[in-house]
Amino acid sequence: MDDLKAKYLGQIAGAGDENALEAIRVAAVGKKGEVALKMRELGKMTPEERQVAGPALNALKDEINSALSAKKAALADAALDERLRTEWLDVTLPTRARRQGSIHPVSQATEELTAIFAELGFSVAEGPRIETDWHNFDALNIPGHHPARAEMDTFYMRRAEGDDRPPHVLRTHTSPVQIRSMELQGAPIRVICPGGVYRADYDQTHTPMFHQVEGLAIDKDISMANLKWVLEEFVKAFFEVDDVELRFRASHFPFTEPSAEVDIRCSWDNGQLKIGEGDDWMEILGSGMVHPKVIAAGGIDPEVYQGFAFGIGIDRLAMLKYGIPDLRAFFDSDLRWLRHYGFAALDMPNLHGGLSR
Ligand code: 2U9
Repeated sequence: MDDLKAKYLGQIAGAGDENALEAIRVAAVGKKGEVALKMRELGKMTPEERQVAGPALNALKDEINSALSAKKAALADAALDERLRTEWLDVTLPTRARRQGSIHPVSQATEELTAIFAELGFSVAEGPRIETDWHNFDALNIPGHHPARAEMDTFYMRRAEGDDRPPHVLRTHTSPVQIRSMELQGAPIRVICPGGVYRADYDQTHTPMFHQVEGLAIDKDISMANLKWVLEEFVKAFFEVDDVELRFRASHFPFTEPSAEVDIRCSWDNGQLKIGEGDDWMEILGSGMVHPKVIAAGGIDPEVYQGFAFGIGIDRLAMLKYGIPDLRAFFDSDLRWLRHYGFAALDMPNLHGGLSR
């Protein structure tokens, strides 16, 4: 029995894998294994012999079984250690191969024009895209019956059943931000308000969401001359030309009086736009002296203060400056378009570095 024990414990200790271990188990303690064969011999023994050999055989069987389990667990541990050593994974790595994003042309244009107006003394104000109809319309001298309300193709928010207050609107321009700035800050004030605006309109040149930057300067001695100089400085810096000629055409907006639409001198030579030279004119913005009613709506005394305001479409500015042909592609989220027309991140525009390096 000692020989059997030494033989099988030795084999178990030397087993290299689970298959080898199973073969040892069958040979040692299986139904037809050596221990079972020995057990069969118990019947031929005298009762005295059996009393010694029986328990000894059982003990041997138990010992071999525990050695088998211990070795099985040790082999499983070793196998797991080996897998952990070879199949490791750095879970801090990104799940996809890293791909550089890009700055959208609208964001780039917004950064550029913000840098220019900052140099001219304008701070940036932002406001909610869901507006009260007072801030979006009434305060801007567009009362309920005004045809401009119908023309604006406004998106209205639904009020709760039984709530008769006027509905909120998706702002149709960023002008309500200037109203809010006047309410908060009072006069004097110089702000620009860039951001997304909404109108229910969709064709070649209109998308239901687009971007504007509006400017407002209010003080005690502001005139159209200041407006003209600011706009000239802006256009020169934005289009990176030494000289531009602006043409002010009389126009009408409810929130400015007098009002002017502004064109820049340009040329279109075989599809190539040149700003500042040539015999063509291109409209780029609207402007005027802020209507006294609008100044009063902002909580400022129109008898003491006056000022100018202007509004520019950022998307169109970006199309003109970067040579992008189709407005609708701006908001398609097409990765190929974004990679083609997008700008490098961290290349923040400023006037000292040159806007578009
Ligand atoms: C306040 C007072 C006056 C903002 C102005 C325009 C003229 C204008 C258009 C340009 C292209 C809109 O994006 S566009 O279609 N804007 O023509 N905007 S004056 O006047 C204001 C704004 C706020 C308190």
